[in-house]
Amino acid sequence: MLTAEDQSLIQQSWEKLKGKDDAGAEALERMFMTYPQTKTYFPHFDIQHGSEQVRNHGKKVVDALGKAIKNMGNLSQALAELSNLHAYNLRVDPVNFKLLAQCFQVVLAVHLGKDYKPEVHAAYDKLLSAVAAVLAEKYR
Ligand code: HEG
Repeated sequence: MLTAEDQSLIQQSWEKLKGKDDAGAEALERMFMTYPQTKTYFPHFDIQHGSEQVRNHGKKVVDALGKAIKNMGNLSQALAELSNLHAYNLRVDPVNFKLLAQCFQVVLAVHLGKDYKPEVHAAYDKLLSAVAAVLAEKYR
């Protein structure tokens, strides 16, 4: 459960985050390198460093997170379409959501530096867990 304090820490730091367009691609690149099994979902992608496809996909992921951040009170509704897509079409094993979340946290830590205080980290952990839960909730 995201408290009002968590939500405000997330909103403030999200505004401070520069280069959001690249943040998504960086998180994906980290995921592909650190957890190579995740590459199996992207056989149709060029996943080399600097790939335009990864950059574009990264932007989509970051936009979806931005939408989640605008709708923290009602994530299920805000991400309903994405949830259907991942469950029924893409069939991404939900364990992978945690892996991407972990890589995204590393990107936040690198980019926010000292602003990525433990309480900010904890707030994002809750947010990304909640997003992962919504993306996994149709798998039944
Ligand atoms: Mg998913 C498509 C968001 C985790 C594999 N993902 C998408 C799209 C978005 C998105 C916005 C584009 C949807 C569209 O075109 O309408 N993904 C998203 C979020 C998260 C996530 C927010 C978790 C935080 N995705 C995720 C993970 C995998 C994965 C962990 C696999 C390891 N996503 C995946 C694939 C596609 C999308 C294979 C289709 C890519 C394409 O063909 O363009």
